[in-house]
Parts: sequence; C-alpha cells; structure tokens
Amino acid sequence: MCGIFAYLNYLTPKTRREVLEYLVTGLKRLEYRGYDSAGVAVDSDDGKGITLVKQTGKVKILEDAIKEFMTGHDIDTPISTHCGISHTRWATHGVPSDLNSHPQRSDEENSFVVVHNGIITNYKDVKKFLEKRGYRFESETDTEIIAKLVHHLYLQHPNYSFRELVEQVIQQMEGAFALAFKSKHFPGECVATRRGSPLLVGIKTKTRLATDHIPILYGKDEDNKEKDSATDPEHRPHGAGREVPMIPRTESTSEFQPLEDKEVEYFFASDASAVIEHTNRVIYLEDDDVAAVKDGALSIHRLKKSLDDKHAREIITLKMEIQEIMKGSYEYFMQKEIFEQPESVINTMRGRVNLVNNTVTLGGIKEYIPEIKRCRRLMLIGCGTSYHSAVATRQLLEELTELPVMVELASDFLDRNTPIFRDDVCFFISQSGETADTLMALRYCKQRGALIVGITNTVGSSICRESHCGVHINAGPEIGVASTKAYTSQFISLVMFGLVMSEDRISLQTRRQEILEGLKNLDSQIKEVLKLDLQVLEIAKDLFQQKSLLIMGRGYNFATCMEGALKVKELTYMHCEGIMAGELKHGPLALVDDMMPIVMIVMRDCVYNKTINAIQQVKARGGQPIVICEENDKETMQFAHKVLEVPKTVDCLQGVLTVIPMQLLSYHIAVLRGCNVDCPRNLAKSVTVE
Ligand code: UD2
Ligand code: GLU
Ligand code: MG
Repeated sequence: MCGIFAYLNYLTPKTRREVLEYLVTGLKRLEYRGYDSAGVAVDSDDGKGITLVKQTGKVKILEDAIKEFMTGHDIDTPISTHCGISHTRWATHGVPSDLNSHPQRSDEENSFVVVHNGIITNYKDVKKFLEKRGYRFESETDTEIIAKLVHHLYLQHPNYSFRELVEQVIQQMEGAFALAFKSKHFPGECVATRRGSPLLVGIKTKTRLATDHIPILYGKDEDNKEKDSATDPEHRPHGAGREVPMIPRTESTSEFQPLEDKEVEYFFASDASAVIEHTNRVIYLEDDDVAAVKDGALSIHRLKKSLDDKHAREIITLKMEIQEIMKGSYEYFMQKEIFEQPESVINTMRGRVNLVNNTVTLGGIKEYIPEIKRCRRLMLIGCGTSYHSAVATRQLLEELTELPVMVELASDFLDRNTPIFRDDVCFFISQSGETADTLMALRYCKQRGALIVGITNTVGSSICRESHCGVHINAGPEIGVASTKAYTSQFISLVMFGLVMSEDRISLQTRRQEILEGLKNLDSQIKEVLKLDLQVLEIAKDLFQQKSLLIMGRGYNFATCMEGALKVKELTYMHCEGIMAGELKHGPLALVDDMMPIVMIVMRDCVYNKTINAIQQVKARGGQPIVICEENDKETMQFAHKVLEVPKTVDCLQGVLTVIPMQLLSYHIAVLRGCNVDCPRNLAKSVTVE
C-alpha cells in the first residue's frame, strides 16, 4: 500500500553510488504516502549477485545504512546497464522489521528479489505448496511467496524469459499488488506489474522519443484450454502437491522496440512524484499489464484482450509540480483520504468477506470466536473517532451477538475504575494502535483477566502487540490528522465481527444476507455519495461564517452526528454539537431558533417517525434544517431547507454513507475559513500521551 521505486539505466553508465542515490531520493519522494520500513536491492560488487539493504524506520535510517555499506565496497565504477529496485513498506503481513522489509528474496543467493505494495490474499496456499518443495520462509510477509514462486518456476522452466516467469506468477496471485522484480539470472532487466495498486513507468532519453505510445503484446493463444484451466481457481497451487499449472507462453517473435535511442533510463514508481525530477514522459500501467525492460527495450504484455482495451499504452507528458502529484488532484491529504474510501473499504473486506458463498472470515480472531461467544459482555473502548465507530455499530452487535455491549471512552472508563471480569471481552479501537488512553485501558483490562481484542490500522503497534487477538482494518496509511477512511474501515471491521459471531444462528440468516448484500454494494454507493461534493461546498459557503452548528439524528445515525460534529470542531474550530434527536425536548431544543444552523439525518429506518417528530419540533421553532435523507424521499424533503440525498443501504450500514457528507462539509468549511486541514491547531495524529 506504500511505495515502489525502481531504476534501470541502459547504456548510460552510472556508478552504484549514483544508483543508490537515485533509489534513496525516489523513496524520499514517496515518504509522504506513509510507511514503516524501507529497503533497496542493487547488483553486488562483482556484478554477479544482488546486494540487499533493508531497515525498519525512516528512509534516513536506510540512507545511513547504505552509507555504511558504501565504505569498504567498490561503488564508484561506472556500470553501463544496471537495475535497482526499492520500497517503502506499510506492513500488513508481519510486523515492521528488517527481515520483513522488502525487497523479499527467493533464496540465500538472492537469485530473485521483489518489492510489493498490496496484499496477497491466497499467500498461505502458495506458501504450503512451496514449503512442500523445500522452500524455507524467513519473513512473515505475504510477499515472500512471490520471490520464491518465481524462483521455483525458473528452475522448472529455465528457458522462459523473465517476463514470462512473472506472467506465470501473477496468474497464481489473488489480492492486490504492484510488483517490481530483479534477478541475478537476468542482469540489466526489470519486470513490473500491477493489479489494484498503482504503478507507472517513466522513460528518459537524450533525444525525442520516436513514438508516443507503446502497443500491447497479447498472449498468443487466446482460447487455449490449458490456459483456461490455469486461471481456474481450482487449479491454483492449493498445497495439494500439484504442480503450478503453466499457461502457454506469450512469447512474441520480436520484442517491440519503442525507442529510437539506444541509451535510455527507465523508472518504475507508485506515483509520479518520484519520477518527475528525472523525466516527464510516463506510462500509467493498467491492471494485469506486465511491463518488461530487456536490452533497453520496454514492452508491455497482457495475457488476454479485454473488451475495452486500447491496444496501446500512451506515453503521457506530465506538466505537474511535485506538490501537485503528491496529492493528485486533491488539495489536502484529508480530501484525498475521503475520496479513497471506495477503495479503502474494499481493502478492509479483502480476503475476509466472501461474496460468492456469503461467508466472513476474520483470520485474526477466528480461534477466539468460541471463547468470545461464551463471554458475559462485550466492551468497546476507544477515543474520539474510534469511539464513534463503536457507537455506530453497537446496536448491530447487540442484535447479532445477543450479548450486552458497553461502549466506553477510554479516559472515562479509567477514571471510573470500571469493574472488569475474567469473562469480559474488551475491544480496543485505535487507528495508530498507540493511543495512550486506549492503551492504558487495555492494560487495565488485561490485568483483570479479560480477553483483549484490538482493532487497529497499524501492524506491530502497541495495541496490536499487547492484545490477545484482533483485526487489522487495512485502510492503508492515513496522513490527515482528522480521521476519515479509518473510521469507515473500523465501522466495517466491527460489522464483519458481528457477521462472524452470527454465522450459525439460523434466525439471523436473512438479516446477515441483507448486510452482506449491503457490503457488496458499499463501494459503488460511496462513489455516489462523493458526487455530492459540489452540493456540500455550496452548503459550506452558507455556513462557514457561523459561530455554531448542531447535527441531529438518532438510532443507527447518531454516531454520524457525533463524528460529524467532531470533524467540524477539529478542522474548523467552530462550535459544533452532535445531538441525539431523542434528547431534544430535554434541553437542546432551547438552542433552536431561526438563526441556529442545523443539520438533521433522517433515514427510513425504525426510528424514522420519531426523527420526523424531531424535525417538526425544530421547524416549529423557526429552524431551517439541512437534511441528509435517502434518495428520492420526497416526503422527508418537504421539511428540509436544503437536502443532501444519499443512496439507501441496509439500516446498520447507512452510517457509512451518511458520515461522508459530514466529512466533506467539515473539509469545505475548514478550507473556506482558511484553516490548515491536514494539521489542525493543537492536535496530533497519534495521541501518545494521556
Ligand atoms: C492475517 C495476517 C496476514 C495473513 C492472513 C491470511 C498479519 C498482520 N496478517 O491477516 O498476514 O496471514 O492472516 O489469512 O500478519 N492482531 C492483534 N491485535 C490487533 C490486530 C491484530 O493481536 O489489534 C493479531 C491477530 O490476532 C492476528 C494478527 O494480528 O494474529 C493478524 O491480524 P489480521 O487482522 O491482519 O489478520 P488476517 O487474518 O486478516
Ligand atoms: N503485504 C506486504 C507486506 O506486508 C506489502 C505491504 C506494503 O504494501 O507496503 O509486507
Ligand atoms: Mg496481539
């Protein structure tokens, strides 16, 4: 999920010192994406092997380790053709450590090395398969199987090209990846490919390029039976002792030579920020493209023609500054992260929710489920946004587990010396996994013998280490201080937990089915909600000079009110309160008049009539509510001064969709008020002090 940078010089002599400098600079340009460790691979002194340098922590630490390596090695002899690869890692499989850092390798000889961004969901099966063939694994990563599988295939098919071997490998991979490979058996070559994670190729030549596109070369034998059986999941290496089925070779008679220049340099990177200082000519690879550089020629291959294929990849000329590239078309990381939610929710469910046979597997807590089912009560503990994700899912968890569910703010929970028992199950929710209050509460409960479950976004964090088990939300690094995509991913992780707990409850099957159906459509519905952006901006223009804002709702959408109000406070420094609509008469109604800005969330769920009552009370006091309601709900809209319509999903998931307009609203108000969106005053991303 983080960064890849690879550099290949062909007939453009460079010393290894220069190559290493390029790699480190490339990684520095990708640092903003967030990561926990870094590493590089270059040719070794004799040019016959590969040297790896890998370090946990910042790129600066890697740079120091590389400097140390440089003393005592010949790194100043120019090499005319060379390939180096590098990586920043955001751990998903195995803690951040030197060994788990990438590049990962095939064997002690470093015959094949690979860098990977993403998650391989079927890595355990492939691992079993390779272990049976004598491979010994040294890291906890999913990535290591890739390096070992390509090596295994190489031994079996020594006459295959590097690119063909990689094509075979990705046929066996499930999940998401961007990959760059280097091998001592294929010196001066680089192969890169992607599915679901970004990757581009930059091209640098002395003279103008002879072409502005690269045609795609396809697999030779389109409807070959053997190939179909290879792509059929049944035939993947499930550890059953079967050989990896090979697809027909896609060799073409002549490799396409796109460049009239002989001397050329290539850059592979996760985004253009790492490439732009070298060249502005880039090709964005598409899913399942395999890009290979051999003898200085770049070719792009695909196994199958797809319907919308353009038959060529265009070489684009970038006209952007680094600053622009980093945030893409976004002004702030927070905005980027809000718009990433269609993908981040998929990453949270990846390999866990099986939409074909309607099952949910949470590998991190699977073995503890029987124990959890026997508990006296569930406690969900967190701070700020993480606490709100607990509020958002409490009702569903009560319904699906039939257990009492307590939701607690970590600080208050500790202040109260809350009684905790051995048969309690306590969930600790934290994006960073380092939140001090949450961690103290965890230790408090652990001492008292409760089962400790973590819900974190950061592999290897304190909460992850100190919990008995847990779920990584896999939302990818979150850089904006105000949490957005982590909230929706925490929400979905807790929903998945509810689904696991109710798997064998016959009476709950219809309910589970509708939730699974809801999860299936969530990403496309989030995309719909994001289209409200301009409408939300208009509302923000009305509101940004106000002193105060009230956000009201109840039931499943009360958490959205609290989370929305927190976003507004954090980002805009405006007073804002999330109000439980059922409490209106008990006080907050006194705040309402024709001047007070109010947002109300009115969904067609079991509290609809009660929420309509609340809106009528607000109207009766001259209030002019901005209403977030379901698409085409004309009846509700008649009460609204302004409306934001969101698609309908199952009641318990509706909060994922209603919180997004609130994220956008707080963002736009903050921009209009001139606030620093990514770093609000007085706040830190990870609160590691009590
Ligand atoms: C896990 C592995 C993944 C792969 C996958 C295959 C990791 C980080 N994940 O993903 O590599 O093997 O299984 O099925 O290696 N945990 C805590 N506290 C927390 C969060 C997690 O103790 O706050 C533990 C959890 O109990 C498990 C491990 O960390 O032992 C990984 O959790 P996960 O959610 O990443 O698990 P899963 O199955 O999705
Ligand atoms: N899943 C891989 C790992 O944990 C890659 C993580 C990344 O994208 O940086 O090592
Ligand atoms: Mg743990």
